[in-house]
Amino acid sequence: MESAIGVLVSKFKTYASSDGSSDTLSRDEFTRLLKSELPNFFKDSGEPAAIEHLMSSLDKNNDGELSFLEFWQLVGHLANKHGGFSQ
Ligand SMILES: [Ca+2]
Ligand SMILES: [Ca+2]
Repeated sequence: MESAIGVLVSKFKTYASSDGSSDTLSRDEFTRLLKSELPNFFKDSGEPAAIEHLMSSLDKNNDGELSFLEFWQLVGHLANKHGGFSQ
């Protein structure tokens, strides 16, 4: 489990650091991450409106960027669904 967390953090940093704000994901960075890393878990990554909706639901402080903790909600949600757990 510790290694899985390490992978998530390092992947997040890889995508988040492609612009000046290396601690947060912009919409473009988030889109690239979804397409490359979660193609099966999030199949609507070719739909800008779906990404926009997902991003705004995760962006709790409405600054147009996803912090790691904001992004982490998606990981939890996808993992919950993947595991077949109830909501
Ligand atoms: Ca960034
Ligand atoms: Ca935010």
